[in-house]
Amino acid sequence: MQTVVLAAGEGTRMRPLTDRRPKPTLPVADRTLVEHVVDGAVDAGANRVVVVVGYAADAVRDALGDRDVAFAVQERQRGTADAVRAARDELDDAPFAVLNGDVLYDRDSLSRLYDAGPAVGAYRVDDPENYGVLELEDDRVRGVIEKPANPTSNLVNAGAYVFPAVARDWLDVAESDRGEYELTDVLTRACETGEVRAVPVDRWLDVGRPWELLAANEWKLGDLERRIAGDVHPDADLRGAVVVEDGATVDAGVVIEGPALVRSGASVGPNAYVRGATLIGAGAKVGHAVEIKNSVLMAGATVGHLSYVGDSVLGRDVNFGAGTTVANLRHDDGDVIVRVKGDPTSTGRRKFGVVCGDDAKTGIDTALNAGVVLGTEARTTPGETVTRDRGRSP
Ligand code: TTP
Repeated sequence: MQTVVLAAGEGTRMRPLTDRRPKPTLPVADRTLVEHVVDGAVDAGANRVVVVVGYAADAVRDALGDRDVAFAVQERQRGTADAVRAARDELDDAPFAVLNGDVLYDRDSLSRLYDAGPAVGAYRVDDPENYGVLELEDDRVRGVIEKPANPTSNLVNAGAYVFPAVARDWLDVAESDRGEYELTDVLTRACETGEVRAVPVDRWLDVGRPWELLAANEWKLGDLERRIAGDVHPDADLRGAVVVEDGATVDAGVVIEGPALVRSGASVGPNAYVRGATLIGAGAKVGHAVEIKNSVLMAGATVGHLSYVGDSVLGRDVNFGAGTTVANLRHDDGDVIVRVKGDPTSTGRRKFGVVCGDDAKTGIDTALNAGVVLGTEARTTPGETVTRDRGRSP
């Protein structure tokens, strides 16, 4: 099945992590987000993949450098139907699948979708009023209603489609109320044929906001099998599904509880504790008496001495001064709130720490409150307690 992967977006809700790179190139376990999508499509039965690029196109091309994919360019991000239209000339006269470049699915569900003929992935949620709800008659989809006040089902559009060949001629849709050309309008037209099936999706993750990047890493780190190729001191204790890549070092007194991935060029220890779905990126450093729990440290990030980092995402080359500690739990036990594009937004997580853009640096003994976002190149002073987001330092 020929498959179009949409990867032209910028990822503004993922800022500051996308200040310097597009969302599809963010790290998820052992590869980038868009590599997972492309590999998942191929595993499910895609025999040709066309990736639509636009914002920071070269970064997406580089991320997919060794994959056998074609590229199409969407000059301006004017909507998902417009993005597929950009790929139209790359498509043969045959059915085609469309996947978002920032959504993860389980393999079996995607295979079922590919085998189902005209189809849309259907994911069961508790709050359908926040999604595009599928109107169903048996397993046939009659239409999609965006964010209805009174949903008729709790199966929502998971953003994975198989369209009939003729849908290539349906991509010139009218502009929607929010000023975009929407693929759901193409789906609506396909539904009018009465042939579109709803295919249940067992596992689905839309990676739009920083805590969803953490969830994506939890998922994909959990799929890794233990492999120790790096330089591990005999007095280190690696428990469970731990991967230490060739060129990484783990020093004496370190305990790592899997799933965890220590990428090439990274160093851990001596005397550090790493646990619970943690990615230590290429060249990152975790030093003496540091505990890292359920976190993503991107390439070159350093947490050198006497620190705690929990449920957090640290961008490239972030540097935490000695004694920096992260709070990841509220005293009232409520879900941690993070500002997304200025709006306080629930992470839906009782435990969430902080998000740091590339090159952020903390002074020694900085305390970072749960949900704080430090911008790219932000700074804190020694001994500071940070309870509000902080942008780039002047
Ligand atoms: P969105 O999540 O709506 O956009 P985005 O990824 O840029 O993120 P944000 O809202 O945080 O800025 O897009 C859904 C998918 O479709 C995503 O994979 C990007 C892709 N897309 C395009 O390729 N072209 C487009 O014009 C649009 C709107 C989205």
